[in-house]
Amino acid sequence: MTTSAIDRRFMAAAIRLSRQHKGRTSTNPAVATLIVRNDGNGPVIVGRGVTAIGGRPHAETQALAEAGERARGATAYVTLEPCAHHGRTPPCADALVTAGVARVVGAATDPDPRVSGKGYAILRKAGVAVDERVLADEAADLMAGYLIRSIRKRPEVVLKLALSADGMIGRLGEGQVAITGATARAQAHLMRMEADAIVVGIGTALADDPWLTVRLPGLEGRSPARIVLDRLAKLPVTTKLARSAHEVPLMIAVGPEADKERKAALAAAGAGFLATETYDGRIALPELLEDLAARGMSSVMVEGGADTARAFLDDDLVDRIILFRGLGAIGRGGIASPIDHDHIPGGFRLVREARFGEDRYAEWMRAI
Ligand code: AOF
Ligand code: ZN
Repeated sequence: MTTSAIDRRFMAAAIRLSRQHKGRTSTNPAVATLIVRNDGNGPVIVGRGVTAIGGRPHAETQALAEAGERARGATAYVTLEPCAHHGRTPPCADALVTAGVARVVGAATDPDPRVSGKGYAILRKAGVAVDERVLADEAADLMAGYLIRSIRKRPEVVLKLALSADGMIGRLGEGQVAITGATARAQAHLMRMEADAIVVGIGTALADDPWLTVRLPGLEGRSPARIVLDRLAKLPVTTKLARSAHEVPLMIAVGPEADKERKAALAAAGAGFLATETYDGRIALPELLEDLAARGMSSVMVEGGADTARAFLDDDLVDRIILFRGLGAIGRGGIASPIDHDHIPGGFRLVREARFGEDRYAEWMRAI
């Protein structure tokens, strides 16, 4: 195997490791580090680390601790440029130098102005060989929330829709309609788990009366916050969303025109509020997202309905599109999806295709 093939193989392994803590490292990205040494019998992993739950310690220090003296002369694979700043922990770039690592292979570059370019510079100045941008796009895919929040000051917006064979997302006046099977639904729950919040419009909240929680065995505690775009605070306190607000955070994005009494009733049920500007009778999405980023959210998943999906698309705020497609048709009375496999906006590239049970899955993202 050539050096670059070996590098890609270990970086791919590091990226897989980083996924373990995706969505659990607060405002920090989930980064992974592998320390690999070759004493003549081929490369061997002697240390591994992933950013701890909550965001600290960083990946590098944990991997170096495991490797101990074996880090000397080894290669470190890091999915993000090692940090250069004295934050709540000392710089990882310094830790790699002190440990005597001979070479660092990095994937994504850190947009954090305290780090960007400086982490690699520390390493090179100390005589460490550095290779940058190995599987950079693959690493950025998993860190998209962190990168988008750093660069655009808003969370990554993931638009997820389940389409019937005839391109519908539901049937008018019928509430929840089963479009995909159990395997695809479990997959969608896993995706919820990796997001900081799930967003729906009031129309969907009323029509479907959803829980919007993670209901996978053993993972019930991993539900993200639920956000309802509800300009007038119309969500009844009898809905599943409101009834579960004491267990799983519920936030209502309301306009200045929302009724005070309705808000008081929702507050008593345990809901919080996101006071937002409105225009054209809609919640101002850019301002809302800015507010969510300021609250530390890096990734939100928009789950419906058609109007809400369209609003995010029209405002050019969607970063990732995920479409499930079931086998059954909805036919008459169907609510057409604002988007389908043949009409993905320009600038998006297909990053993943899969099959869950009988259902098709496809995922597109645009450059960060
Ligand atoms: C690394 N390794 O595992 C992670 C890094 O608040 P602090 O001090 O933890 O710093 C946060 C910044 O550290 C964050 O913005 C990003 O630049 C970097 N994250 N760096 O070397 C890691 N998670
Ligand atoms: Zn660090």
